Amino acid sequence: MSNQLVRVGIIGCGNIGADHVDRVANQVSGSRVTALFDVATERAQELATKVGAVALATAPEVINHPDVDAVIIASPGEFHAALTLECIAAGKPVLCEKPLAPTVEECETVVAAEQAAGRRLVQVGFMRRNDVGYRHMKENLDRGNIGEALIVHCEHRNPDVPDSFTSEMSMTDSVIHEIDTARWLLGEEIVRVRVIAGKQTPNAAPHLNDPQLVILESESGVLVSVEVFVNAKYGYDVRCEIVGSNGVTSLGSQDLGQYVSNIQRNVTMPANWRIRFGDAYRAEIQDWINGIHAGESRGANSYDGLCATAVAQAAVRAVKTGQTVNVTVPEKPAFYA
Ligand code: ISE
Repeated sequence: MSNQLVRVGIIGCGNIGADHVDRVANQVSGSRVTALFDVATERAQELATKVGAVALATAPEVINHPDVDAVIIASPGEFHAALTLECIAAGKPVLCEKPLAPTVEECETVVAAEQAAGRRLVQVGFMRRNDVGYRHMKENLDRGNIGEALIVHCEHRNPDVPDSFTSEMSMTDSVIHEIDTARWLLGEEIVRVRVIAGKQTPNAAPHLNDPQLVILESESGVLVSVEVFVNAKYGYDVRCEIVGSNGVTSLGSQDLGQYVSNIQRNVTMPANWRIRFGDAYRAEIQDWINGIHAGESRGANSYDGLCATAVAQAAVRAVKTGQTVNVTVPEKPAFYA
């Protein structure tokens, strides 16, 4: 594989899928797009024509196509597990967007199938692990620059969401990123979760709790506070700070630029997560392609996907019951060491 381009098939050509098509075709090295599938066939055809790929009639045809070496899954979450299992059966590396699957049981099936196949083939699209700011924070913590982590503060604000968005989706769609980030930064599992909805914004649909405060607790007792506010209106704003025993590390500025005029400073911020994490997505896909060339698996694996879903599902129960919910995850298999 080392001198050839990795031929990538992409399933799902919505916003994020179409972004990935462009990344694989034009923004990273060592790869090209050869096959696409989307239920919106015209959209898939249009994109395929742009990048010199074929648009196929079904997702399994993409996975099993002889000109596809590796697959990106960017379809809705409910299809992720079945498609990932099909990639494992075909022996092809797969980058599956988050979540690995909406239920823990489905994630367990993927973890079991991958181990039975005897080869790490699955990466889960937790792109924040490739964000420069989060990587600096992890480096500061790992090098001991701030001592021991005691508390993590996270803010996750979206400008708005569609009316179909629910309080549970705030956990499974948005907070799941904070869950993976906390596990990855701290190198520990999350064992307990609590969700509180206080005073609510008038800008949210009546069925949606917004904002919500989520408290995660790690094995060693680190508390992770997550404000999730999906109708914040003013822009896309993600913040993170680790408070350590000897110091503090936090994300740097995410501003896109500024102008100064009339004794005022005007700062432009990202309008949405696709802009804010564009560089991280690009780095994630480059790393995935490099890993395929090197015959290595990188990034978040199936076990990480399983743990993130387990915590997100516990958070959903916490939303529904108002109770603190304990999280149990199976012990990490040596296969994922
Ligand atoms: C969206 O699905 C994402 O994955 C974004 O990263 C997240 O910030 C946003 O809240 C989600 O809706």
